[in-house]
Amino acid sequence: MRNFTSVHDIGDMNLALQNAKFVKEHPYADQELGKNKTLLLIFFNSSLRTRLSTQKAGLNLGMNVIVLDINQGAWKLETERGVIMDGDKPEHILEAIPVMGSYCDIIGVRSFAQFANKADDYNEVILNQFIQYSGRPVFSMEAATRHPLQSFADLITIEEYKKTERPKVVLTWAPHPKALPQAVPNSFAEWMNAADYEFVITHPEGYELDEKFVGNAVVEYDKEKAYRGADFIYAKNWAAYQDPNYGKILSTDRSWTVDSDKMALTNNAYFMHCLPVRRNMIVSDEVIEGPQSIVIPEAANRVVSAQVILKEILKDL
Ligand code: AN0
Ligand code: CP
Repeated sequence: MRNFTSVHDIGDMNLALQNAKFVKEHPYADQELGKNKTLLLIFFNSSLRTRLSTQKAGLNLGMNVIVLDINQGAWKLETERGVIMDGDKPEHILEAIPVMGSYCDIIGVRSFAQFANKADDYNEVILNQFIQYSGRPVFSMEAATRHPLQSFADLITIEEYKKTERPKVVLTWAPHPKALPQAVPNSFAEWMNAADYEFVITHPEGYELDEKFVGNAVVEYDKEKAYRGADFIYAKNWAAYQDPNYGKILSTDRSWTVDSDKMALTNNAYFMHCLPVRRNMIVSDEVIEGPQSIVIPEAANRVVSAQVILKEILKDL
């Protein structure tokens, strides 16, 4: 594998899941693979899970790991080409990227959608610049439109907990006070479609995602109908995608909060969320603390997904 930015880079999904099983059972089997290889993790945005789990995955593979928070101690980066740099940004990303590439063998990048320009976000301008100018394999640690390490961990988790071959998985929008990107739901949808589960997306009107990611999913505006018979409820907030409301909050309706009443409509569904989660906005205390909540094993599987991907990239270095 050269770069990992979406489900399209994973190749055979069953093989990827087998690799995940192996990595989970034998986390230190490939300590030699990463010896004297340096993993550089670049964060333009905050992180707890991605930061820790990806470092852990690199360490399990014997790699050296360096983490840089661009906004804490590095120079502010100009990202537009052609601007006269007389403002507050002392360095251009077009120098910074190849310099960073010269200090490592593999680069992970976290760079969220900025909601300033939809085309820039959906063309993945920052991530693609890393791919183009770093000279190194690049993997996404959540870019503007996708969060593939999260979705792969979600898939691994569903495979571990599912009781039927083709479970009903429901992605539900839930309210949140701040505008959040569509990366997690886009990516989750893409992976669920590839896994060929019974997949339903439910959200208030106006929150329609890019149809490229929705794919074959059933979009059901009636949330009670969507919940009925679900085996997995996957909650996430996102801001509007469709024009002219791109990046805007259209609703904070707490009737969309995942609570025990709605969970009672399901087939005793498991509750999932990528975290961090705002309690009693996205999900009630009762549900997230309840026996069907699998948010902690889901987060733990982030080491597994990252390790599978790093292993595949290391093999092809
Ligand atoms: C981010 C998001 O919604 O994309 C990261 C989730 C993994 N969440 C927040 O910023 C709260
Ligand atoms: N789920 C996830 O990516 O969490 P962080 O933002 O804490 O890395």
